[in-house]
Amino acid sequence: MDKRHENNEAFLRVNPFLRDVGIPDDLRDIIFSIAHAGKYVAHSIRNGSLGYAHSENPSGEDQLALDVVADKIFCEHLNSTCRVGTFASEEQEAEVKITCSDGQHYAVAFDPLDGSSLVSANFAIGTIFGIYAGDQFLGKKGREMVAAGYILYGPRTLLVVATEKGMWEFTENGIGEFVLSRENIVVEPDAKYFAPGNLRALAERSDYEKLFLHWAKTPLTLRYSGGMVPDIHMIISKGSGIFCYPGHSAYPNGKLRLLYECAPFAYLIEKAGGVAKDEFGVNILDKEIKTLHHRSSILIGSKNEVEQALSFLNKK
Ligand code: FDP
Repeated sequence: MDKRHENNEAFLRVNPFLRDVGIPDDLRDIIFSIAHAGKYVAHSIRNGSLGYAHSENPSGEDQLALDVVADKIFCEHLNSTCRVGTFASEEQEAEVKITCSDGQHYAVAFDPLDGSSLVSANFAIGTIFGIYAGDQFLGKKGREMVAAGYILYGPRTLLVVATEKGMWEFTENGIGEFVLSRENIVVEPDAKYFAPGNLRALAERSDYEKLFLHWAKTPLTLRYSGGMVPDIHMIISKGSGIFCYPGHSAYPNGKLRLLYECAPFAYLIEKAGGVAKDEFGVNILDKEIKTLHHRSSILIGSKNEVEQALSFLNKK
């Protein structure tokens, strides 16, 4: 049963909590260092520059000063744990190898600041991460992750993390500690909410247009902010819903990245009982990571709704 700890009455801090549920020390150190980095990113969002950095990321998108700062903060924190042998950031072209004396058994992929286009509007944005055993990403599948999670920078800063031991939400309590706010998170098979990404594809895809009109005529409620982290957190928070981002001519495979965005969320959603597939019905966690910036279409959330949505797409 989904359990919420209102007003932080549980007061279980992330680091001892993860130790007590049996997460190995090295993996726990990595998750804790990501949570720690997230506090600095939240501080930069509130107090730093919101303008452009006058540089581009590997996908040719203009970077914000915040994209650059967030990337630097996560790189520094992952470097200093001495638990990570390799990391890859959505803001960088190539993966980075770290040499340190301690055992380095993990590779971490992260999108330091997802939802950059929403920054100037002061909407919620986030960080997404996936952790793999070993020292590489290419040739692996999302199913091989040992942990995944996200940080949501909204009116409150939340950390949601899943490992083979479970899935939990922690809330930053105002004095720099993430305390347990939710456990046993469940996404029900039937959706009450829909978040249709890439609606510009309606102009060239009658299948997506039919699906969109179907949703619009059902009792489902539209909840869409344009940020993958808050939009999928909406599903996780309410316990049901569907988010999708199908392809169109500008991005035939969809815009979102398999390694940095789709796979971590697929891992989290499956942990909660939901599912994530690409628009051809292939499970996101079974897709091989062929390049670091490999893109994929995605339908994610409540199982029955994902299957029903798939029945509309790519029909002759
Ligand atoms: P953004 O470009 O603002 O960083 O992958 C990034 C992302 O946002 C997702 O968070 C969001 O779901 C999607 O792109 C929005 O894409 P469109 O701009 O095509 O709507």
